[in-house]
Amino acid sequence: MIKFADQFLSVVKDYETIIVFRHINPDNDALGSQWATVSFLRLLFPKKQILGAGLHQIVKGIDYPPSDQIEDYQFTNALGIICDTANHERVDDQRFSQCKSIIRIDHHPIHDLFGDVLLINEQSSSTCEILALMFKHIYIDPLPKQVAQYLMAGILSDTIMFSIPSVSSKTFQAASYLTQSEIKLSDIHASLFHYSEDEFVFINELRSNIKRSPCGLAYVVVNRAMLEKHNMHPNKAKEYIFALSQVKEFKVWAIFIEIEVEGKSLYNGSLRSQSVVVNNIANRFNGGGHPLAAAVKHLTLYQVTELIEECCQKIISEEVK
Ligand SMILES: [Mn+2]
Repeated sequence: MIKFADQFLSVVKDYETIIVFRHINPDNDALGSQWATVSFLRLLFPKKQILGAGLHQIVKGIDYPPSDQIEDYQFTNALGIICDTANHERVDDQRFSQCKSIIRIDHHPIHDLFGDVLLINEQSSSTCEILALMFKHIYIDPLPKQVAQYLMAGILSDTIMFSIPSVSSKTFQAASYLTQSEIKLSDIHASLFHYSEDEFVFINELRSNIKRSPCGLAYVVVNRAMLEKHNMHPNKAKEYIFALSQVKEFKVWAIFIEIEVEGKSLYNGSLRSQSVVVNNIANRFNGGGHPLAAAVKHLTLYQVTELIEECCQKIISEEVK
C-alpha cells in the first residue's frame, strides 16, 4: 500500500486539473471510491481543480454529491483517476480517454490494461478498502467524516457487511482507520440496507416469481410490467439480487431485468454464487465482474436461458470434483 500511495501522490502532484471517474450504473463502492477521492484530493490540494464525472446515479445508499459539469476542453490537460472500473467501455464518461494521463484504482480481476498507472489489487475486498489504506498512509490523522463515510459505505456494501471471502485483515485495518472518524456505523448501515414498505412488497413479488433449476440455481426475470407496477428503475431493480441470497440450496442465484434497447426487449442481469466461479461465464455474455459476483448485459431471453444452462453445467461439474 505504501508503494500505491507514493505512486499516487507523485502523479497527482503534477496536475492542476484532476477528474475522478467510476463505472456506469454505479454501486456504493464505485460512488464511494469516486467521491472519497474527490473530497480527499480537495482537502490535500485546495488550489487544484478536482472534479467528479459521470451521468448515471441511481443507487440505494448514502447521499453522494451530483456530478460536476465538465466541458470537453477541461479533459485535455487533466489527470484522470478511474475508480472501481475493470474495462474501458464501462467508464462513466467516455471523454476520460482525452485525459493526459490516467490512474486506475481497482480490485476487479484484470482483463483490460487501459490506463498509465495501475493501482490494482485483486485481493482487496473493495476499491474503498484500497483507498482507505492508501489515505491512511498519506494522511495519518482520522479522515474528515464525509470521506470516511463514503469509504465505509463502499466497504460495507461490497463486502455485504464483511461477509464475503475476500474480506481479510486488511479490510478490518481499513475499517479500523475509518471508525476513528466521527462516522456512525448504524446510520451508514441503515441507509445501505434498510428498505421501505414499497420495497418490501417488491421483494415479496420477486421471491414469489422465483424459478428453480434442479442443479441448484435460482433466478427471477423481472419484466417491464413488474418494474412499472412498482415504479422501479431497472438499474435499481438489479440491486435486489440480495433478496435471493442466503439460501443454502441456491448455489448460484441471478436476477434479470428487462430493458428496452433501440425498440428491442433485452435483459441485464446480476449473478451471485456461493462458491462456483461465475465471472468467466459472465464474460461470454457481455459482462464480467468478480469470481462470485458478476453482471451481464443486453441479453435476449434465449441468451438468458443459455447462461442459466452454462451456470448449471458448471455447478454440476464442480460437484463431481
Ligand atoms: Mn467494487
